[in-house]
Amino acid sequence: MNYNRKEYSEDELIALYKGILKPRMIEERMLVLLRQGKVSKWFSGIGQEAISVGSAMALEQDEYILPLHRNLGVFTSRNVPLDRLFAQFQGKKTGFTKGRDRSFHFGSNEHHIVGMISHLGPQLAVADGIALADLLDKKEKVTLVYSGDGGASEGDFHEALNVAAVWGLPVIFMIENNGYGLSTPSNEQFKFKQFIDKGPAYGMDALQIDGNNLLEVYHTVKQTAASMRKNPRPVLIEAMTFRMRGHEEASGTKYVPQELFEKWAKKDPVENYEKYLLDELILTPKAVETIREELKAEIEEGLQTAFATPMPVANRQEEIADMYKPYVQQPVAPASSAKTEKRFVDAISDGLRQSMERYPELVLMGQDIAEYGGVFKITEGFVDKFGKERVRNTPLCESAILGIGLGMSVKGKKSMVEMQFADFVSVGFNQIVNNLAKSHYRWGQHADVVVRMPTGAGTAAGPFHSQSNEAWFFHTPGLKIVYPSSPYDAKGLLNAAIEDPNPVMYFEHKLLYRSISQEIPDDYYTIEIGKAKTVAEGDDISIITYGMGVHWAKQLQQEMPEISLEILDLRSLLPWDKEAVRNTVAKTGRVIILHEDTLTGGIGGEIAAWIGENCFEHLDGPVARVASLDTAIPFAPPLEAEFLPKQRLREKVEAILAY
Ligand SMILES: Cc1ncc(C[n+]2csc(CCOP(=O)(O)OP(=O)(O)O)c2C)c(N)n1
Repeated sequence: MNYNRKEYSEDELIALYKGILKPRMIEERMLVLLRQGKVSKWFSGIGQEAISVGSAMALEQDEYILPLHRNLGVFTSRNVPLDRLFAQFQGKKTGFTKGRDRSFHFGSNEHHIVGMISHLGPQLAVADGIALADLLDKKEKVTLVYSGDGGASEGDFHEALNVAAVWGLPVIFMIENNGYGLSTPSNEQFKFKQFIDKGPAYGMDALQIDGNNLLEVYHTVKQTAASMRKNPRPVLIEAMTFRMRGHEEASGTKYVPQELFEKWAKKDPVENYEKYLLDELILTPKAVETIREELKAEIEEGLQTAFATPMPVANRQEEIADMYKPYVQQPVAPASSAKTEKRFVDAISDGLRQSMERYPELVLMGQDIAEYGGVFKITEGFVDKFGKERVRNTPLCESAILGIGLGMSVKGKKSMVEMQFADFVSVGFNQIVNNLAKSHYRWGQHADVVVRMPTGAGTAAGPFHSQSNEAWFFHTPGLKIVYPSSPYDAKGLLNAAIEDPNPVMYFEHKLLYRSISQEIPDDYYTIEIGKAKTVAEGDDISIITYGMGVHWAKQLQQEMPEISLEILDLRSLLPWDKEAVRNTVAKTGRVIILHEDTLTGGIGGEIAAWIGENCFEHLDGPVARVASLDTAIPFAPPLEAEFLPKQRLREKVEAILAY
């Protein structure tokens, strides 16, 4: 192997040697422990250490790195204390996730590391978000993120590179091309020749390097990062390497031809570098021995401490509470009594504008939201007031934009991501339910992101512009969901959602945008998340509902003056107001849960079950649900009317009264 020490001092070269030897020695020890059944699973990076170590050591300490499952060298290069690292591997509380996630699935802001989720690709966009925050704050920093050649087939890879290129984000996309994704060789993974061919296609520079040559990796990343700090832009680096062990230890290596192991064994990044330093008389055999002994002692000490730590004891309250960043909302009342008549759509816009004024760290992202003002014109005029940096048109990359929201949170920013239609959130689903929602529980990093969801049917827009999909998120701990039904609530809940440091899904019904209006305070105010509102007092039946359902129930009350409906508008779905539900059930004894979403697996099922379990003694009849048909949403108005529950509400009210 050809090493070129360039201008690097002997101290630097020796530091690199210690840097690369450490993960190798830890791994060798791990393999023994694995055989002894003392660690459960191990993804080996043996043979690939030069990439993790060379690149991590080339960056400044406060530049973020987003490693994968083979990048032990990133953690050791950032001097993560070994006792904590091993405690993490063993599921101990003294690790980085309180025993909640395994191996390398953690981040540590102290070490400027954001770890992976198992899905591999999503963190590429998180790196974009960190880089965007730096760019907006005019900090001359780069962010480094890794991808394997297999994970690069994911759509997330494309989206993250595309957005980084369009926005000129200083991200190094380091592709560790080791020829295999688990057992799948490159020729069954992709058809192109090499990853550097992709760089120009995205409009970014791309470099190919020998990933086993520590000095080449180190030098390339150092030079590239220096240039990117001055001239922010993404760069793709393809590091050619080979995985000397199985995908993980249990998977074996039978699927890899033996000659490949023989060929790559000659290119071992640790042995070759050690030999180079010995040949150049930069190290003596004695010095090598001393370094190894020191590392061995450090590793053993770390292991002893970790092994001596007991397994975590579950504390139910703590487990549940940690899904969210601790935050006690202090509702804000409007500063004056000034009010103006506003439509639902204008109330949302008003809240968003005032939140932008209140939070300079708030950034809006969405398709066509800048000069065009968004398809529903909610951000019309925002670019003139707040500038394009904070009101960002995005490419059609929902997944990446949501991941960017998480990355921005790492740097203390707030984001609002507008889905053009709530239906399109399905292509960003993974980022929301697995990354944004679980991040705080896993390693204490909150996701300060509000996702605005123009939702609902009644506009003859067919199956993909009409869906109610709040139930997808209702089932996901870690998220909050709000769903206003009036202009007053729309503004107050949006402001509250933005204030809240946790990820909030904000549903806004499109049919309400321009069909209802109300006098609402001109000043900034918030409404408490998790609090329902009784919008009509009544005695005969409680209708527990939200969104459009509130209006259907009100209309029915007008059409049936002979009965007395109590209408409870939930306003927040996660958390939802159990006390208000209990009170109304106790009052009327008869309950209908009404929602526009389809029946099966809808939120009504959960609320009905809870009422059955907790309010049984108050009930005078069965808890009923009225919801849309369990079909996709049809386009033609007569079909859509049959799909929606409005007509069936009256029938159900009559049936419950007659029960
Ligand atoms: C979305 C998703 N699909 C499948 C897997 C299972 N899986 C984990 S690692 C892996 C192979 C990854 O290969 P590559 O990206 O080349 O990285 P390497 O393991 O070679 O370092 C697979 C299929 C996963 N974790 N996530």
